[in-house]
Amino acid sequence: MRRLKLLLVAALAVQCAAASAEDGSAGWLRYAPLADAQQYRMLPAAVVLLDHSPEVQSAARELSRGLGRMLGHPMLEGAAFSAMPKFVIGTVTEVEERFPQWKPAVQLKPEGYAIATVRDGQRTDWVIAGADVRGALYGAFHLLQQVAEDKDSASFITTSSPADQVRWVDQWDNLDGSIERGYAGRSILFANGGVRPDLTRAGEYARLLASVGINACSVNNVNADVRMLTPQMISQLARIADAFRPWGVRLAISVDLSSPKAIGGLNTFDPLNQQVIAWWNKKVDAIYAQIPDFAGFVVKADSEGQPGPSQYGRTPADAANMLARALKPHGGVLLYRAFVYNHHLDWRNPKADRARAAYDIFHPLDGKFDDNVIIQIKYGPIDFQVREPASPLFAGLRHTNEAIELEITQEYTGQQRQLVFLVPLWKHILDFDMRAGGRYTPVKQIVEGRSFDRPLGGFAGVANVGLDTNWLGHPLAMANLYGFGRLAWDPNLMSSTIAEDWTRLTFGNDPHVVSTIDAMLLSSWHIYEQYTGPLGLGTLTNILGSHYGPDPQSAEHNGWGQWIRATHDGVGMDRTVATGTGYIGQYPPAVAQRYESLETCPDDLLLFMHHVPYTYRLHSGPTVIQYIYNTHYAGAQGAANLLAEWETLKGRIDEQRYEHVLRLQTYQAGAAIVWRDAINDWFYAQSGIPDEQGRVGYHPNRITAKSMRLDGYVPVPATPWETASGGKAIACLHRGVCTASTTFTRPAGSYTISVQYFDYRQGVSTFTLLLNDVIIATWKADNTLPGNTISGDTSTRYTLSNVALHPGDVLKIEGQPNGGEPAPIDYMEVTPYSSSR
Ligand code: GCV
Repeated sequence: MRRLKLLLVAALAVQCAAASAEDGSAGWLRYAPLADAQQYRMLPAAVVLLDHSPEVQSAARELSRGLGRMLGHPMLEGAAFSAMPKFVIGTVTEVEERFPQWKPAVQLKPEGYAIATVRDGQRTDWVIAGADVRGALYGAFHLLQQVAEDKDSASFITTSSPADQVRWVDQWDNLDGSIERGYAGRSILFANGGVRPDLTRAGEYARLLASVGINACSVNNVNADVRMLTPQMISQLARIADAFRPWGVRLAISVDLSSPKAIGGLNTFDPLNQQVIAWWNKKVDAIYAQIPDFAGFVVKADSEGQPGPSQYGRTPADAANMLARALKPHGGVLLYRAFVYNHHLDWRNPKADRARAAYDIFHPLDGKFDDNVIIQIKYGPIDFQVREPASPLFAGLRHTNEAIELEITQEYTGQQRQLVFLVPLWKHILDFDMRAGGRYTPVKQIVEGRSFDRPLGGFAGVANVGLDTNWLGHPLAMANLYGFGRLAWDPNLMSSTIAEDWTRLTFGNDPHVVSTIDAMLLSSWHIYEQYTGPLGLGTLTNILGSHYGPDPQSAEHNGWGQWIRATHDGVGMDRTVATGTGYIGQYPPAVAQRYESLETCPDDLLLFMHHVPYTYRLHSGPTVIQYIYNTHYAGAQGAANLLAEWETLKGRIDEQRYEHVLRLQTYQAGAAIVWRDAINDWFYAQSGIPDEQGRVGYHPNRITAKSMRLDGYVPVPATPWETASGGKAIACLHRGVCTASTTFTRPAGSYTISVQYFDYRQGVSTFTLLLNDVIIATWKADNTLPGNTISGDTSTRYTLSNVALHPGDVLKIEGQPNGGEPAPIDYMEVTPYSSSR
């Protein structure tokens, strides 16, 4: 007889949930007690499983846990409760056997689900039926999220199937526990050269992923470590697979193509060599022996120093098919990345163009890839910039499976210190109609396999969650992970729907909270684009280092090919067929025509496609240079507005997350000013054309630090120059404490005082602001920004509002260096209080 379980745990959980801190660890699966639980009294209080797979058991436990907490009563679990109204969870086949009168309203695709009620005599049971066991799990999560969002119970009855089969996240975790482009702590999976002993977080991560339908996770950096394929590592990886399995998340790994040579004792890794082929076959068999549901490999080859088939004169198809054939008998797939390019391009050559690379290399191979190969294509032709056109390769492969690669981790979009909700960016690409063959072929339907009748396709998202309690650092960044999963399931969802669902699940259903956070999320991409790189310029960040602060010059005059070709006269890459690199010719004719002509090229991609004079007038009215100036002011104002919007939530959400986001939005509002001034000053220096509105280079409220009375402080250059006033800041290099003072000469009144300083990753300097030798503020430079130099990476603002000042008052900043951080300061800005916001 089956074990009966009364889940008193759920009752306890109800109490714990109320008391537990809102530290973000629960993500969007908070299951907060509902204000009006009564509305769901028709839902059963018992769960019966028809299937005892790990996935269905997880589904039942999750239902008990979630409904128990939200509705405030324990759930009963087990066959003994069959006579009660109950949830019945299993596969469609199992449910049909139990209720012969029932069948799903529509035919489900693999991993789809149906939620329905079934009358059984006097009783109404609720059926959660999956096309397979994963589908049942997804159905349970769906129902729970509907309840958490206070949705009308009538809408619970539904069917849903995923658009895409490949719904993977990638982690770029290294075996030492670091994460390439990770911004939320160290790896939840690896440490000290191996898999972490404690994989609790890995299991919790898989649960979050499953709740939005993610079905696989590639766990290591695509710059893969050859040790991933040693026998010892394979056994350790099996432990990760075990942690993922209850949530239907299959394990995948990235592999280094040179492994047969590097660790296999062969003297070659030529993909056509018989010994190499045999080595991979054996290796793959060994993996499946320990991980029977292994999902497959991800490959980065011939890219940024990674070895690849070109070394032997072989093509990506040769390499991909060799691996795919090893995986095929086990049902595995191979995701081969199209991110293949030469990073030693000759920048002097006007025809050289990194954006061309993926199409030039992969288009000729179309049709040469095996059926279990999927070409993983970054959304744009460069590298996850704040705006790029859709990669032309999406339409360039019609006989090959494709997946779109999106970057959830905010490498070029603020690194989770700044709010950028990426779903609208992704939607923009997914909805873009490539006009392949002259018909409607949006990217979303191409990767789904629908446009060109491909058997496989989907989404890969670089997530890079870390050990930080809240997974991604910025509490609002979790909307990106959530949104990625939702779009991979249904790319037709609107950004606003995803934003609202996530907000309700994460912060509750208070209408003001929901509308405020939704508005913040939905405006954030455009704001970030405005104050970084508009008009298709790319993010304009330091591309040679941190990928964080402003540094447009770093894009130029090197082999990386992220050029913006800014000269004294004009700016932009000429990618036209007529006079440029010919990149535009890679698009199907209708799209190519639109981009080729200045008449029809959209403003927001103008400088990606064309080189134009600064005085060129945009469709929207202003000249290019004036638009750059204007948008940077608008963007900085937008970032200030995000902060003001967040402040309206005080007291309406928990203090812990309120304060955390408040700190980050305060920082972002300051960072946006740094970006605004750096980019505008740089373009002013390039073009020599002044801002029509007289703002650029003119800061009447600013007192540069180097012009203050300095005691101990010395002027030092900023790199790049545009990230500090006149290229210089001050640093306290030789003393324990230094000061910078100024005498206030403006009319008496109430003012906001901002101090722009530099907060290195190392050290925690202390700053003290004194008014007539009385301390009015003190703070520590304790942020973990990416850099230990005076630059836009580290420039930070401290603001004190509503200070009464009189002519003759002395304002003094005292800086106390610490740990190699010399308490550097850029300027003090004193703005009349009423106009400071
Ligand atoms: C894993 C960008 C990133 C690299 C990353 C690469 C890739 O260039 O900066 O860190 O390497 O993309 O996607 O392979």
